[in-house]
Amino acid sequence: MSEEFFYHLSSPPGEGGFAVFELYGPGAGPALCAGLGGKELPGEGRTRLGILFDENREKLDEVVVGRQPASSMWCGLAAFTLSVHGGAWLQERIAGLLDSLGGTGLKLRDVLELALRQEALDAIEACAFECLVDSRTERAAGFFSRQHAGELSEIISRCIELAGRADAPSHGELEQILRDLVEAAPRALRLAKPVKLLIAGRANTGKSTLFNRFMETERAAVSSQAGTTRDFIRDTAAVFDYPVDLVDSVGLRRNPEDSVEEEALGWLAREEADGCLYLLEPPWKLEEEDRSFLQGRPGGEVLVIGNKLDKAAGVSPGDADLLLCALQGDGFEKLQGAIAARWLGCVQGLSVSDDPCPPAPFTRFQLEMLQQALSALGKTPATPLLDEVKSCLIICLQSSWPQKCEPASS
Ligand SMILES: Nc1nc2c(ncn2[C@@H]2O[C@H](COP(=O)(O)OP(=O)(O)O)[C@@H](O)[C@H]2O)c(=O)[nH]1
Ligand SMILES: [Mg+2]
Repeated sequence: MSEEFFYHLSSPPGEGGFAVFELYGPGAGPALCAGLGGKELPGEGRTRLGILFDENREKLDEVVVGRQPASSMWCGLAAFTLSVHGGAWLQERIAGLLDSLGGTGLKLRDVLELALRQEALDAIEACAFECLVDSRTERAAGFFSRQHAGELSEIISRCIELAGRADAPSHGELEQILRDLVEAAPRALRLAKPVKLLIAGRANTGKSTLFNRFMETERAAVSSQAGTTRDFIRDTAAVFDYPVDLVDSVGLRRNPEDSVEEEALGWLAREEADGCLYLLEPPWKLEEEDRSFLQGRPGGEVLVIGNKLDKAAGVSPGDADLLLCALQGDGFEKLQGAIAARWLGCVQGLSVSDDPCPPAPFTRFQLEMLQQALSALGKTPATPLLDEVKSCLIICLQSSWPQKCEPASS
């Protein structure tokens, strides 16, 4: 019986005119050799042209075959690569051929799980790769590519080593490292799971104008006609290059025009979010309708924004936390600063734009494990407690993914 192998389409599926399959496992070489009509495979780090034959020994297409060492692969598994010049049809045909040669098709997460089982990646590195794929800003992509390459894992390995020593200076160093990691966690968590903010307010207050300013495009329709935005538009904006999920919503009004608007208003009142940007028009006073909406919402902090500053310069801010002209952008930087301070966990005094995003736990579970390690370390450093410190760190490194992982986006 032939040995097992796995394959994965690593290029985006579908319309692209080019595709790369990766083949892993001891059976990959022999199966590929058979598919290529017995042609010799390239040596490690090399590529060569070949012809792939289908199940009936008919020529399927010309392909480029590569052989990658584990160290140059994103998943840490040695692989053969099969590059083809073709779209959805050819990709399906090749997947079918690989199945008939005894291969098992794997999705991205399956490959990461395989890599974890084979210890080619640890749990933090595997989880970071999933987050990397979902990254919406350069900051997030930079952070997760460093974590995928082992930045946090190396620090935790060092911590495990320190926890294994019996001297006080080692424990002091360990405590400092753990404190720094825990302190930097809020921002790292926000890179993995963007904060979600609703933009709400009465009709015509400038919600869609503000949404468009965040998106830097004319994403949502803006008009002086109340009821232009009938339900919701969602997208991810970048605030100091942190991803922020924004929802532009229907305007509050007592007599919704139709059932779509009515449904949308009901949704808006219930939808869970981390917070709400609530817009007011001059003279920026919260009326009964505004207050009852804000009081009825489930949790989340509210930032009251006094919009249309250009129409009322010099007037007292009333109930607004800050003033803005969404149309021209005055006050927009201040608004971004307020979002960073309230929702992105930005440390006081540290300019968010220079924030280097130090290595830190980026899922709740990783953070819990490090907090538990720190609290066990804080008690009398007796041996059983050190065992607890060590076991928390080992769980964080080796088993904090995939079961314990929060989805990168909800
Ligand atoms: N003068 C002024 N007009 C604004 C400002 N922001 C929005 N508007 C105008 O207010 C109207 C309603 O804007 P829109 O974004 O559609 O409001 P929404 O109903 O809350 O989504 C449009 O005519 C916008 O051009 C602003 O800061 N200043
Ligand atoms: Mg609107």
